[in-house]
Amino acid sequence: MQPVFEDRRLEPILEKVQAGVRLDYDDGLALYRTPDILGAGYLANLVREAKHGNVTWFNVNRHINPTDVCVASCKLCAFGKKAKDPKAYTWSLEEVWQRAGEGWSEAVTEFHIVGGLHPELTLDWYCEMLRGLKQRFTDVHLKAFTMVEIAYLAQRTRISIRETLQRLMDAGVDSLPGGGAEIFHDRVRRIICDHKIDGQQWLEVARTAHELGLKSNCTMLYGHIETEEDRVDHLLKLRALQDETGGFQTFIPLAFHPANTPLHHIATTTGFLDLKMIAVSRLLLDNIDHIKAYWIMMTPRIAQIAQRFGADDLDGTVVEEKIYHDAGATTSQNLRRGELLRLIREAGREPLERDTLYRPVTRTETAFTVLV
Ligand code: V47
Repeated sequence: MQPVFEDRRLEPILEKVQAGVRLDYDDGLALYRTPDILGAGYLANLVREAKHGNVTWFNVNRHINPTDVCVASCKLCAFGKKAKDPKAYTWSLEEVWQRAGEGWSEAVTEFHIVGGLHPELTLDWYCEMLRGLKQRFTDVHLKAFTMVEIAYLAQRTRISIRETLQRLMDAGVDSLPGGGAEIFHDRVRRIICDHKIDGQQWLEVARTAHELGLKSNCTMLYGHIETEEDRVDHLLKLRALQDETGGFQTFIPLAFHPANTPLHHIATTTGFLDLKMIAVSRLLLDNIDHIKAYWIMMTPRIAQIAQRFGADDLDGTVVEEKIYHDAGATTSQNLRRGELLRLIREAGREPLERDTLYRPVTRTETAFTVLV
């Protein structure tokens, strides 16, 4: 039996989804504009279940932010500080290596490493950091540096993006996280992050990484000054690059947290919008396998429901998070593996622990094995 949508404009989209026809720009706008959240969620859930059945993936990871010193002054950010700011911090290599091993009793499979654009830390310093982590935590996957950090390191070292990536890979980078994409449209970027590389450069760094064989994630920051058109444009640009390279593993919609940023007058996002973002991205990004609900950003409560609105992945144990907590996030910084399992099972999904490359993982309390 065909569902009856509250918003009849979703009917042609259902027909396309059922026939496996790619959604277009206007479909994206219609989905963002509909108040029929259950209708949008139903459509996204069809795609989600066709791709992943009843499984929800999750991972046991730790975030590492070696420095918050940043030459950029992005209005969206509460994390970056100037070097002379008494509250700024930069860990020594020893501190990075020591903190990497702190705060967890379960074996993590991934370190997620990002930080500010530090004017003095060199590419060699970062390579030593990576080599030290690999020596100490041989089996842990290093998902490190956004496209923005890669471009800055290349510029400071006066070498190409390709060579920068190659040197980081030689030192231990296994894949790249998806941050720094924000919204690609220039008008928005000029206001929220005018010190960062532009949208085209972000996509170019991703293309180069994928050509070198690195997988990466991708993101979109929403809930600030962007329009619905900007969101659709952003998603379709990611989809177009994915058609070329196939290198994106996961898309993560990131809700803007305004506290302690120059944009603090903007209201925080609602659960309605957070779920809408999950659903529309699942529907438009037909060529990206995974849609991640990042509980740190959307709260465990909304992330749990997101599993029925298109998300197939819950990230992660995290342990210590700074970027969102500097911007007012009130979520805990650490979810135990058992709590993730409860969030997944209670939603009627089947938890499947993964490594960063979505290979199933089995584990004991203190060790894990990747099933290849
Ligand atoms: O790049 C910065 C965003 C990103 C704020 O790849 C802010 O698996 C909201 O990219 N309010 C970092 N957002 C987080 C990120 C991420 C998170 C989880 C998983 C993965 C992955 C990537 O957070 C930044 C920026 O887009 N951000 N400041 C803020 N005030």
